Amino acid sequence: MIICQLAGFLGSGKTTLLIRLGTALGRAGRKVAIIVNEVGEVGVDGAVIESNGLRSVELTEGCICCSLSGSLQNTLRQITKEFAPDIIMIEPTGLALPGKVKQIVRTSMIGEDRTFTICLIDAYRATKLFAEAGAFLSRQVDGADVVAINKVDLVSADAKGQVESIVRGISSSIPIAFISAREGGGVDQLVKMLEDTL
Ligand SMILES: Nc1nc2c(ncn2[C@@H]2O[C@H](COP(=O)(O)OP(=O)(O)O)[C@@H](O)[C@H]2O)c(=O)[nH]1
Ligand SMILES: [Mg+2]
Repeated sequence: MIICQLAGFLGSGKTTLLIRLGTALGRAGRKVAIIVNEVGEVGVDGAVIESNGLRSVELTEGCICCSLSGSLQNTLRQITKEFAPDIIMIEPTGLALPGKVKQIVRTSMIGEDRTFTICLIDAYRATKLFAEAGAFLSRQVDGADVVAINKVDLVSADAKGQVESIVRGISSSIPIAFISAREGGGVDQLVKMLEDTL
């Protein structure tokens, strides 16, 4: 089993991507469970989830890397026992640090389970956000296995290059995927990365 975290600032497109990845993996015959820590602009639609055979749990009365860390561990254990998923996808809040969530996840894992973290960056707002909160956003990138530069449908090729340079300034080697979670472009690369880690 793999536990995949979808990190990234508020509004970066985590839930939109979560639904796309979950649906694609579900259609490919994978058992997918979803844990959402924050109800943002886009909600996890129960009908979409169930029609694709997915399970979802909302933990919204606090932060899974602080007050709800115990609830997260219990939920992970319970889902594993009852549903035996191939993959559990976690959407933390936009202010969570992936490294911290990973640590909490690791302490509740059994056997050969692995973690995989995708850090989403909103290409449209990246320059402004990194100017304002660069240190924090760098730490989100640092804790990830892959950076997904999202909303490329909204920006020019030049702007895409600028966001890529920002990420390269934080890590010279982290894999980068350019995607549009809303339109679906590039999402297949991430599905493949997840399939490869399963
Ligand atoms: N144009 C565009 N909008 C997107 C894309 N992905 C997400 N959005 C929009 O960005 C907003 C925030 O998305 P959401 O998934 O709720 O972000 P979250 O807060 O990180 O979970 C919503 O209005 C989405 O429709 C994308 O690839 N392109
Ligand atoms: Mg969300």
